[in-house]
Amino acid sequence: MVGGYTAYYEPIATPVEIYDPATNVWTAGAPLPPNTTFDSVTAFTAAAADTTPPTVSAQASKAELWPPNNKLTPVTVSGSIADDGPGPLTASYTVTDSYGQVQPSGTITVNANGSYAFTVQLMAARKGNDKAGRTYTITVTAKDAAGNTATASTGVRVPHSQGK
Ligand SMILES: [Ca+2]
Repeated sequence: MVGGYTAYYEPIATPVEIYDPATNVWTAGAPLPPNTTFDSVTAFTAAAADTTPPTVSAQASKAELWPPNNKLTPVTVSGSIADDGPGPLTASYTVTDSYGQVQPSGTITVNANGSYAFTVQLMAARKGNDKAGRTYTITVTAKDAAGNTATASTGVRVPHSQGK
């Protein structure tokens, strides 16, 4: 068979064993996977495992924080998350500050149509002698019910000088 499992059902009181030809691993006593259909009394065929990660996009409402006035500034990150299923998705975000200081994180609520939006508070500040400026990287991670993950990142800069 292609892309799935061959499993064998043994006499009463013996756990079901599932053989995955991709990994050559037998799993004893495992619960039957979703969409299992019985081919016969002694064997059944299971649906292929979900190995396709979700798709994720992320875009920040601001590419730059200016002026660098030392104020926490709201930045909205939005995008979409999709998966061909089955099962529910979960999503979360992290912020990586190149200064290692302002790094909020949290969970994301994904709407039924796959869209999402959340707001983080980022500090509009950089060191005066920092020619490269400060960068916040917001990373969105989505995970499907089978544990496949995908990420998308978007950056927000606090430049040293405006327009540089
Ligand atoms: Ca999937």
